[in-house]
Amino acid sequence: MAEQESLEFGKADFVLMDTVSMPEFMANLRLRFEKGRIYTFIGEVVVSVNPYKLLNIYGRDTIEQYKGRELYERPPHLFAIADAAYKAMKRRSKDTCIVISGESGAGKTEASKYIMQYIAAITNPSQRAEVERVKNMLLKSNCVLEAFGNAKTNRNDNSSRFGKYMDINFDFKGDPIGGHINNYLLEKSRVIVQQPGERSFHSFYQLLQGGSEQMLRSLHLQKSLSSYNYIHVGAQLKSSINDAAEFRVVADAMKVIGFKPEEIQTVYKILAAILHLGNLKFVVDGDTPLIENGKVVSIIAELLSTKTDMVEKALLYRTVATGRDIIDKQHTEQEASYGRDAFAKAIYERLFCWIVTRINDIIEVKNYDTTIHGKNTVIGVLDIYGFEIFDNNSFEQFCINYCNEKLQQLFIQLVLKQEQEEYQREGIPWKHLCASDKILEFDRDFRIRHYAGDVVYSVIGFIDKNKDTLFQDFKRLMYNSSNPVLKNMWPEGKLSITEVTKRPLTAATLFKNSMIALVDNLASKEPYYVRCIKPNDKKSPQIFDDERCRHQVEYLGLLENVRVRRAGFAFRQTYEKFLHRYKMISEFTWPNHDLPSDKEAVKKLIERCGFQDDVAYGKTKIFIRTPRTLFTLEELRAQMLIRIVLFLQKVWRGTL
Ligand code: AD9
Ligand code: MG
Repeated sequence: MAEQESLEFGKADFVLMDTVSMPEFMANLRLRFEKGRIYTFIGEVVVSVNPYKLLNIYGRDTIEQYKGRELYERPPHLFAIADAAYKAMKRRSKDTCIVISGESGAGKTEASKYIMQYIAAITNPSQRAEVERVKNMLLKSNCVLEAFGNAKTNRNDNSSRFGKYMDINFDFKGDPIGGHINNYLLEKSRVIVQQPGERSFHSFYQLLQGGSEQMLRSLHLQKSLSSYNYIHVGAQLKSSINDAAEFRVVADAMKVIGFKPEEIQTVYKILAAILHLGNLKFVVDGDTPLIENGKVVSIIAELLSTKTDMVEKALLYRTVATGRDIIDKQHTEQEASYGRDAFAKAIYERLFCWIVTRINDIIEVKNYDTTIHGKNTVIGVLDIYGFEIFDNNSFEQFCINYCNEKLQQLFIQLVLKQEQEEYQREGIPWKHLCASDKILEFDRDFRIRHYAGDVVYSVIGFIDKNKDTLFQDFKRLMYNSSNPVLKNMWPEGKLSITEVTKRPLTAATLFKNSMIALVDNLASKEPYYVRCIKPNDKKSPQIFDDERCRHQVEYLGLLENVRVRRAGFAFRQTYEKFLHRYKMISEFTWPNHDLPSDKEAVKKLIERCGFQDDVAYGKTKIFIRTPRTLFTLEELRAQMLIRIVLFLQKVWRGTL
């Protein structure tokens, strides 16, 4: 059966390739994509190719087929990985994580959602109300985060412009009892400017298209997208997202998650304030910049629950301490524009982080007593921006690619480390493989040779973005808002000018620290990998662009991954479990064996089937080199089960 399936749909596991070569890898990947088989294993790693069309492979019936099964028993699927991570967590009390990687548009976010849906579907069989509530919150939080953190780009209509790591906590029964989200580096520069063909974050369009007339009037907004400087670039773009409908879905999700009405109102007020900020113009009178459209300032002040003259002052002056004196220094026109944009970016970023914090407040595990309930275990799901090479690469790409370097390093380390440790534990010799080094080069701009390719970074704007200066005056302005929700977002605004002495950490340092913490966290868990591939740049379900795919296969290190698996043994199982599953295959082990140990019994069974050259015997586990052996064992088992059932039926009917 496996052989026939393999002829028609290609090899379900790349480990089964006749030779480990790029042409054979690509031919198999293409064949499977064309046949609608978008998932393929490399041992326990799932390679996924974005189908760019809806496939009927995520429904309840498919979920049932994967529930509780061993990884190799069913065709490759995200559900197989999700189930493996879940089983490791439930049966062995292991904290696990699923790392989803791939470039922009490769399907990471969709994969993470299917994984979450799977976990939600297979847990809480007793329908405990509290667990159902938690599951609902975890699922609903997605659409809120996407509304505020995703945007249409040239590569993906729903591109995540932030990194997301979500922990799901489980109780001793294996049911979700809460979660926690970490967000990484929101691409806030998008709030003020977008590339041609791209849009700002969905939230702005959703509000303008979906908000009622009355709501828009109260926010002093009009429906027309092109009226607002910050979003007019993408105003005419057709989006596959229905902004108006999505507005209601997100508003409903915020309500269900537990956002209070005044909090939701504040969210809309902040979005509106940003749109109005973008329309502020400065004119120069002599050396003095003035605000051209004063009415807009009063609207912003109203939306942010502060005073018009205070907003105007924060936009035109900054307070500086010189020795003992505190003076108001007037901005140049350029500084005023810079300050306005920095303010708009900062309030959006604060809003986003606040949304994540509010979701965390609500979903975080509360009152879990480990002495009563046992260990609380975790599955983490990482969906983070993929490697990016644009025509013009700036600070954001530098950080994003740094993150991908760290994750790739971790992948190499963990895949090899796991193998090595397992071999050492089981007393099987291990052959060391070397990972290649990366080279760093500099010229006027600078170039880094990443594992995924060379990237030239433009230094223009780099230092500004890294310093990420926001004049203190804006922080104080927000802290003094009479809207408590807003005020809470800006606690450091409490400090007076003389108290602010420390220079804040740069954006790159903050990001680097968060990446180190992330990698440490992932390294402490048992990892499962989904490697996503984008088949073409046209978002087409028909095109498999060989060149583009080969490049991704190369930099994701998939061929090396296959080599590591083949150099080692693909599957391993304890003797006891192995016998439990396959003992009916041999007369020496069925129904029970009289050999001195399970290990001896397994040896006898394997020799009986003629697989002795494809296995190694560890202290507690059998190691099988190729999945083909396993598939054959599965087939033999299935045949025997039929014969046993027929035999029992005959006994039952008395016809034997
Ligand atoms: V980015 O780094 O956030 O820009 P992702 O997250 O890798 O990117 P995403 O999951 O958003 O990509 O997928 C892009 C689009 O591909 C989706 O909006 C879907 O239209 C399409 N897609 C991805 N995966 C699937 C799938 N399993 N089935 C059908 C899919 N369509
Ligand atoms: Mg995404």
